[in-house]
Amino acid sequence: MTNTIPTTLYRAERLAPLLDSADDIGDAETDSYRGLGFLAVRSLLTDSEVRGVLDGLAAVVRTPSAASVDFEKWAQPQELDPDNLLDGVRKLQGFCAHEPRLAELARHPAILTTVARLLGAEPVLTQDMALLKPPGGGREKPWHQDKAFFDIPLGTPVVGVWIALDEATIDNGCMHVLPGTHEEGPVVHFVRRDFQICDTEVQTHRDTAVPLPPGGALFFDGLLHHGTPPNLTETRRRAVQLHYVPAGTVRTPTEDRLEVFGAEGKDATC
Ligand SMILES: O=C(O)CCC(=O)C(=O)O
Repeated sequence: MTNTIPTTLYRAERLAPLLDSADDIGDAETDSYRGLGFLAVRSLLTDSEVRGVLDGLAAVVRTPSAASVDFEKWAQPQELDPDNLLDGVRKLQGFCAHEPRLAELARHPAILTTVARLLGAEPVLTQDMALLKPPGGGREKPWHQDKAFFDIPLGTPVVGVWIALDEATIDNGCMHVLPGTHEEGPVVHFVRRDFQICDTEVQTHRDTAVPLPPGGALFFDGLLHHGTPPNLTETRRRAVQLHYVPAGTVRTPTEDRLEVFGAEGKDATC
């Protein structure tokens, strides 16, 4: 495997169907989630809620002690416009505990109701992060399973909620998923461009792209294979991602995870 990105990795020959809102999620949609490993809604957050989340993320970047902040390799933070610092950021992590607007997002009623239904249990936030894919070089997040990053028992259900804060398109790096792969167990990951599934193992013929408008969301299972291509456009592709587990879930030793997902994942973060 090389560190260049094979162009065939994100085929996008199929698009995910979108429900209008979380209110449309009933028993049939929950069954569909169980079978496919994901469901997507066009409208989860209002425009003003999206603005509040972006303002919260911008505040976090100005006070980096309030979270972990990684800039893109090419970005020089001191040279960025202070009002647009997010345009150089690749990833922010661990902000909900420090920023009130982001804490409120993690408690959003439509998110908690939907996640409780999909988890089949009372949800507790286990991870919060934002991958921002700035224009003109926001990096790929290669194909992976999120459970490869979490020190929890393998059988514990995990629901991820990925929320578009700008229009997420096929060209600027929207989410791609392989439907049904959550039923096929854990896959060994390797550190290449990231901690990822080997490019040659990705079943690209199953690729389904999930373009979303701002405020739209993807709910997905912690074992679903998913990834996002680089942003090669001049438009922003900012998104926030929350992961929930059932209340009472205990942490397990990192060694247990590495045994299943591969020893190269020792210090990997989602
Ligand atoms: O926002 C992205 O580009 C991908 C996020 C993701 O899949 C992850 O961090 O697990």
